[in-house]
Amino acid sequence: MPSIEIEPDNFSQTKAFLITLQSSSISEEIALANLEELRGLTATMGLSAVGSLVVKQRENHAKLLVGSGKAEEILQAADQVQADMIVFDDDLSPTQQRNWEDFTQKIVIDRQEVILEIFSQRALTREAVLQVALARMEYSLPRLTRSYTDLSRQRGGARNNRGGGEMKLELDRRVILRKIDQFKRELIEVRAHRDRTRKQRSISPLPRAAIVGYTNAGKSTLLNSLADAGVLEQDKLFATLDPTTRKTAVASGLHILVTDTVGFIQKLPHHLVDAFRSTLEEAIYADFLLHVIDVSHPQAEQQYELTNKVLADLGAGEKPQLLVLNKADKATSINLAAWLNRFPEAISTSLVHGEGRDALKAAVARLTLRLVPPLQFQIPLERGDLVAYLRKNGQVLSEAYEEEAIEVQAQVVPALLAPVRAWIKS
Ligand SMILES: Nc1nc2c(ncn2[C@@H]2O[C@H](COP(=O)(O)OP(=O)(O)OP(=O)(O)O)[C@@H](O)[C@H]2O)c(=O)[nH]1
Ligand SMILES: [Mg+2]
Repeated sequence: MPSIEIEPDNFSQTKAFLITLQSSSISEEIALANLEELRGLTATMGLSAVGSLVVKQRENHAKLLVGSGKAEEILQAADQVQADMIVFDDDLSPTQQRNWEDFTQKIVIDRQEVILEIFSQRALTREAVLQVALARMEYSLPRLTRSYTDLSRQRGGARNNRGGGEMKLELDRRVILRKIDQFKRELIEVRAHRDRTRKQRSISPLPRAAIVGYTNAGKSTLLNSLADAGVLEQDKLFATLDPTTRKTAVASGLHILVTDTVGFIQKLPHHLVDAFRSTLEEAIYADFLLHVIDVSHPQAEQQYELTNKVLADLGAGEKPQLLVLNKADKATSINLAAWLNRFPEAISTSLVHGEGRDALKAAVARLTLRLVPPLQFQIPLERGDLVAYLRKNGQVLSEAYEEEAIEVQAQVVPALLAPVRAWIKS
């Protein structure tokens, strides 16, 4: 990989200065929330933020994104706190990034690079590793020149050396392009394998739920609370990258598969959208969604809308959703009441404290049962054990002892139907 990669080991020593732009279309509240999110992202990446600035501006400038007066202001503020890196919440073009580095003599990165770095630190499965590596290479390709222009300049502009730098750049470019090709081919294989295992799993007739929501809303906490899954819960963005699926009983006899998925975030680097897409196929194939919202978050509404927009883009916009209003312990009661008023079927929870877990399970059970058609059974009078089986493993809707048989109407997930199948009334 090219030399512009930042060594992860250095991060904790790296003092970062954070910048977010406030254009006229953005309120101060949103600008501050963006800054807060960037702070969370840089902390997750491992940087230590030493200062920040909200820069108000009317229009974007080509050279440095901000005007020269503002740029001077940013540099001074960053120097004052001895920052060695400047992080922009807004996207910088490769040229703007290079201009900033020339101007400040500091490392200058944007939000995209932060997210790419977090993803590459966290990717675990081969598929995630490949996807993130691809996204990173595609992001760095147009930026390669920056290190080499600097290099040749540092060498005093001697023609031979500069030529050497350019040759090396060509070489690196070719190496990266070849790698991109190779990774893409490997991804196709890995995905084909995953499709096969998904098909096998879909043979298992258990209903499937996918947990979706903005990053840090409490999705992994929800899976752990439903299924004792032991999934890492962290006050970090993108704690989860790879989907985890667990089987769990939401009511007596009512088993479902629940999948925890990667969180959504605004302004996701477009190189990563593909990586997300394949991970989120779990959501597309689910029977219903558990949409977790952190109702204590000042941007909860925007996060809710963004999640729904991404779901619609994925083709999962029409799936039945159960809204989980999480972190109720931290939300104001007015706020919580407003959400409940708007979505009367939503469940409010404080999952980290185990609160609302039973109500949630009951709601999931109700939703699951909507997917299971009721069946009519005619059971011999002497087979009371089968009626007991139905009571234990399904939802009995009615039960009548007739002269010749016991008539039972019940909902049973197909996976548990075998022992009673012979007595289904045709
Ligand atoms: N106060 C409070 N904190 C919670 C609650 N539920 C979860 N958390 C905390 O919120 C943080 C994020 O929880 P996770 O379950 O990791 O969130 P996630 O949605 O899986 O996040 P990503 O995987 O990063 O997208 C953790 O520190 C949890 O302990 C809650 O009900 N109340
Ligand atoms: Mg998670």
